[in-house]
Amino acid sequence: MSEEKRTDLESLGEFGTIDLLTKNFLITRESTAFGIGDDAAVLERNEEQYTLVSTDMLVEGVHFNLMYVPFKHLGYKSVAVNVSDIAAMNGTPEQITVSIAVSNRFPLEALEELYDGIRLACQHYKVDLVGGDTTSSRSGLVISVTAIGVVDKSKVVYRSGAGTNDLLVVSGDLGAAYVGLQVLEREKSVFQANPDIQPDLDGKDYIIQRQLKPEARMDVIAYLKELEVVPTSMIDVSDGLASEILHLCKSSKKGAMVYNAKLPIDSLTSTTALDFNLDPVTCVLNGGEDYELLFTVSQNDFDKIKGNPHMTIIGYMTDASDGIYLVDKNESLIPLSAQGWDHF
Ligand code: TPS
Repeated sequence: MSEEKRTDLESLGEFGTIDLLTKNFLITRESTAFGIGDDAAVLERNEEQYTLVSTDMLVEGVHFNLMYVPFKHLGYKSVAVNVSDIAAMNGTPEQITVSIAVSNRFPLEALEELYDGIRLACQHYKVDLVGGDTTSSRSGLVISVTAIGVVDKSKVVYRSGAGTNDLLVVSGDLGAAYVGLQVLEREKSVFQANPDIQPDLDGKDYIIQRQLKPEARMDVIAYLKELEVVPTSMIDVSDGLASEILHLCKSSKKGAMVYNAKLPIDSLTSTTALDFNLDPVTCVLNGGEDYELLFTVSQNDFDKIKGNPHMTIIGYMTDASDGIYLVDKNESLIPLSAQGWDHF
């Protein structure tokens, strides 16, 4: 690949590249209700329901380092990140297909562990494995999962539905997976030197788990259902909060005001980030792999959401012309830019 091409990919970034590659594809079938550009494709199923389809790939060296990622966790994570995309449409996952490209340097036991993790996730999320492909790889391990789900037509949530003054809400806490990755990276040399020595991960279990074994927030989808709240827009947080806020704003043609002081950050995430000389807020905005849900709800739902232990109101939507801002602890407005995870 020439130097020139690499620069092009770099300057376009992941999302510019997707736009460029797919711009000449037209939607030709009535059964395609929504194509590329949300967390999952939305397809006609019957009078009341849509089918959802989403694909996510995990690539060795990019998404995981086998030095410190157990195969079982890898299998679980490859399913969870796909289920998360179905959750982000307010849907329920039903089936997955799993394709792997694998080098024969791996013993069969390793692949069995991978599929143990996949099976655990299938049980946890109540999905069936219904197909896939297995090929050889001359370089790294690649795992590609496609998740298929279902959603009531009246309940489907896109990135594009946020209204001005809607509340911006995020589930759980953020930044932990990124800080967990820093711990694992730091201890890598220990694993490398002697795989039998247990590295110093003491007390860091929560953030390491968030990196190694993330969960799709199907529970949050259930809580919202119980509260009888249907978000006006939704996305999952895979590339970092900043990037996902920008996606919601762009798709909904809105601006946003986000309060740094409101961002939910677990205390272990904060203290460990500071140990690494990292600003916890930067880890939240740009770290990624949280797989929490970011969504907007109407102001009328304020009382239902406020004080809920599983979700936090972090700001509100504005008109597009008002811009997208963070409010820092000195009440200064900082324009929000995505420096989060970008594959190129
Ligand atoms: C070895 N990382 C990988 S992909 C991604 C992030 C934050 C964003 C989501 O990806 N290097 C190693 N392991 C990691 N976990 C990372 C980097 C971090 P996608 O957009 O493909 O869903």
